[in-house]
Amino acid sequence: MTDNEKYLFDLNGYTVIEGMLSPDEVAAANAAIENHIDTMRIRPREQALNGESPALEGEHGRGELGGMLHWPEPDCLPFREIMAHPKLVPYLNEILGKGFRMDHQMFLLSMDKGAEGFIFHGSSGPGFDPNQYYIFKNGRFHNGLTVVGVQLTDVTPGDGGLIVVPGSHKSNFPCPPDMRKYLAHQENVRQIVCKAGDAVIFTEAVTHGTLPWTSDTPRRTLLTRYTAGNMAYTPSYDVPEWADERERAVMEKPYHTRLNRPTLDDGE
Ligand SMILES: O=C(O)CCC(=O)C(=O)O
Repeated sequence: MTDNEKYLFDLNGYTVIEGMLSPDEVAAANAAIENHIDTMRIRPREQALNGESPALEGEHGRGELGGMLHWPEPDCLPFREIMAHPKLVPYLNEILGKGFRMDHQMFLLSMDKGAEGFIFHGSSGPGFDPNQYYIFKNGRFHNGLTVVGVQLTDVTPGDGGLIVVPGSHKSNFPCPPDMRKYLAHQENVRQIVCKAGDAVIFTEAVTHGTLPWTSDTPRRTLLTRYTAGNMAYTPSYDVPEWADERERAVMEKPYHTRLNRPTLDDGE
């Protein structure tokens, strides 16, 4: 992670790794998704995410597709590579510390034109949330749950999709309710524009959410949430038999790095 990227992550609560995946890696992931597209779940109306905000309302729910890490070979392979991608590891080593782990299993967030948004959420005060926090101390980042969104399609200005309120991870006040609904102070809300293959990393402490999708090209984002090695937000899971050394390092149960926890080095 360069000094500029560290500055911007500290300033904004997120950073973008441009071109993390090559066009071939993007194509392989998209092709594998096509093979399993019939298992995609469209979020039903009773589980709407727009928080009753008319500005975030859609004609239908977002699509969610999970389980890709466990698909039969070769379809699982692009996703197992992404989980501990060599270009991602140095960022997570810096943001979460060595020994970081995958907390929530990877899933695909898919949005067709008209898909609803998600009310802005995240933890950034006034109280301390022991699962979702941002601290910078002694020259190091300390983050609770941290999200990596790998884009498998382009996101252009005005399309909708992921937004953050830059800097809100350091806020001492709760986000005003009408701002969380995208009904006020919209000039402080930043839509994250990306190319297919880019990865957005943001701390769950930054206020973030989703704008309804307006583009004819569907959105496809692979979402994975990581924590520091000693932490768990969701119940931990057993390391699957198929995991190689590299995969095992990010699927290990939560415990201290001092106890021979497998870790990944930058450039590994
Ligand atoms: O649209 C996004 O990328 C954000 C989604 C999100 O915050 C969530 O699913 O919890």
